[in-house]
Amino acid sequence: MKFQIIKEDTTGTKARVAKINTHHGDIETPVFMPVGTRATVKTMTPRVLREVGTQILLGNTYHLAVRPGEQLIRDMGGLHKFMAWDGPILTDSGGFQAFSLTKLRKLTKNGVTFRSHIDGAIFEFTPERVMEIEKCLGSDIVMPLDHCIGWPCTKEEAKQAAQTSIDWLKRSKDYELSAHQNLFGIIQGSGYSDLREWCAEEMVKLDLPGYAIGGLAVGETKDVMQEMIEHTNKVLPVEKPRYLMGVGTPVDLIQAISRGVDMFDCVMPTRNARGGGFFTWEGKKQIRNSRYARDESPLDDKCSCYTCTTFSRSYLHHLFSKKVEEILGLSMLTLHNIHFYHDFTKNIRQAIMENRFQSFMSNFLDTYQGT
Ligand code: PRF
Ligand code: ZN
Repeated sequence: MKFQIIKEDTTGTKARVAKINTHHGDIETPVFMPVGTRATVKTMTPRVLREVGTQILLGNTYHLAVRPGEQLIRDMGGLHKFMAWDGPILTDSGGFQAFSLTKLRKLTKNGVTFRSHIDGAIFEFTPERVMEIEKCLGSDIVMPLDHCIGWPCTKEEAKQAAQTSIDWLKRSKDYELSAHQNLFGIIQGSGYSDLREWCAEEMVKLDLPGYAIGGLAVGETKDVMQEMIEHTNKVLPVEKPRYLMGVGTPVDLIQAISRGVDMFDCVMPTRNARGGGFFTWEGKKQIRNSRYARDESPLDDKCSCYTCTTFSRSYLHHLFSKKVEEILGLSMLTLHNIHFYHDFTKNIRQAIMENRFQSFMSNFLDTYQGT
């Protein structure tokens, strides 16, 4: 995997535009990755994803191992072929889901044991086992099993979780993946800046193709989150991609980009869409609001997506009304929200290229309502 920096911001921030070269194609960063947990981005076909500007998808090892199982996906030709997405795929390790979704989980030095959230079947995830699953899936970027600790926690607990994540990363690195696959490290350390720096230093020694910042957006304040990003990025090498896991709002993204983050994933645009929430350059809005019942304008008048060039807020309000709940509404808002996130990052890349990122950011933060 190649990571080539195209342009570094000249207006006083750490933002940069870069190109990641994978076996399944190139990615321009900063990039947002839609979440396709169960081998589908809910309501979107791969063709539509391409059309709205998706460059890379995220899949979840945990969900796919539970159902339909990694051997089935491997036998069907791998995750790309199975879901008919021929672009790059990143798979998360399932560590985070094992901690957030499952009860009766048991953490040992060797890994994590838990009961499936579907049928209670027992799963044992070790670092090696997770690599084996992700090898079957055939993803381009592979996340290792890590320990994402909840918020708040003591320094001793945070240190232990970071140490476990370092140990598991070393074991993951010893596992032989396919030639096209790239293992990233996941930095933990909760809200403790010295632990973040130490964890990053230990992981950077392994000279991996990229690094992720994990364990954030789990209940801490936005200030703590940005502070941890800053401390971590100080240690991470400039010449490798940096990925902030599970984040976030457009405001979170632009602030993290200004601190040198390149990649993001989040359920926010897709999950919000299915609840009637839609993103605009003025902030997030709710299509079920009665003020849209007779509104002939598009979701966002600056948006060029299929939904915005075709349907009115009035029509979409009708589809989403509690008495109707037509499923077309789900896909039309999802399409718009994903388009919006891609358009947002594309505008950021352009602003960096044209030496006006700082003013773009302050202008955006002035006009965007909400956090
Ligand atoms: N670890 C992993 N996946 C994640 C996280 C993490 O810490 C987060 C934290 N926001 C989201 N997804 N493996
Ligand atoms: Zn739109």
